[in-house]
Amino acid sequence: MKIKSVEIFRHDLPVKNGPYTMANAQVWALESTLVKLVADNGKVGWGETCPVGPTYAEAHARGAQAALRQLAPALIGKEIQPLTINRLMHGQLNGHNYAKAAVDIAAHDLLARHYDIRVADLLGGATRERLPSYYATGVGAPDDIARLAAQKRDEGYPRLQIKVGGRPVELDIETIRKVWETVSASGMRLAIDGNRGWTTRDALRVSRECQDIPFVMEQPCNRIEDLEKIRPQVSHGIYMDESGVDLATAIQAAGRGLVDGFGMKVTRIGGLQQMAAFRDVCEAFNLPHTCDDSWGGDIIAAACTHLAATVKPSLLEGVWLAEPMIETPYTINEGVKIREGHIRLPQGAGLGIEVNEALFGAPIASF
Ligand code: 0XW
Ligand code: MG
Repeated sequence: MKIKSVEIFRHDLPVKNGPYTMANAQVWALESTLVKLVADNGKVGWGETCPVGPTYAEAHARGAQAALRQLAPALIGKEIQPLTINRLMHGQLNGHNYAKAAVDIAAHDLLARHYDIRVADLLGGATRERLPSYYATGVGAPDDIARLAAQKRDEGYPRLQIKVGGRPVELDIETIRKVWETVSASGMRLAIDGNRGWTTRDALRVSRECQDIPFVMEQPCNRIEDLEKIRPQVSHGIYMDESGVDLATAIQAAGRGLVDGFGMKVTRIGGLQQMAAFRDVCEAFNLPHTCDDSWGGDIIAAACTHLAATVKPSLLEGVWLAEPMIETPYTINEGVKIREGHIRLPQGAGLGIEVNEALFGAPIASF
């Protein structure tokens, strides 16, 4: 089965009750880029990539589209085998993992549909059908975030990620304390995500002043060197997110004992092929991790959920989806939803998503 055509679409995802605020980004709407692969037997697979604005990471929507235009011609006529396609893409373009990921996801969707199995089965086999999600607050006033935490606890989320950074650290400390007072009796797990926004001074102060609160610090500061600096001085676990730019970096961080876990994004690491390798590395090092993306619609949501279903349950921190912040799904069937803080693995072949292509308009490029 070979690739007959590649089409690239764009689709706007307005942020419900926006903006969504992080230390280094405030977003009102996201531009998602979708890839449709059509095989010579007529079967179709879909992929997606949706950076959460241009400042969260070294990724932006127009960059993804330019990279995909660069890659697409070389894909025509090639066998639909994810590993081969990944190697081919690396030979065509250096880096730009987040763009390659859209092709990789579409290739997995297409191949799994061809075999009439789910992507989770292609990736090694689903361990369960219902996956834990986690809720990520924006950066906000301490009382507002504590109220939101109570609401999410009551909805059934087993984990909460509190966004901090980009403001006086005293406000972050007050927020963490108020949330902990609200949820401590419930068993809800906490991650404090600085999104690169704290100085090492701030991170050390938070860990010192909140020693009694059990949370993990996710990407508190900007650089790997910052993590190295605070590592011996903090009493909280450290998770790497944005700094884990590729598989080699993640392996190095795990091997050096620099981190206690990861927030990992399917598109940042380059797609499902690389994410499955990352999953296995984390299992070898006994490191917990999330299975997320920075943003995206139902295709990304399904890709994260299928991969998460294959993760050793004790190591899966949760699957974050943008779904609560998306106005309208772009699927014909049910799509991927969070209910009571958990996500059902889609049932159909491939990603289990039936894309309503009419919503995207004409492709921005066809090959
Ligand atoms: C909570 N997320 C998974 C979604 C936002 O894009 C940021 C991200 C993170 O953990 O940094
Ligand atoms: Mg994060």
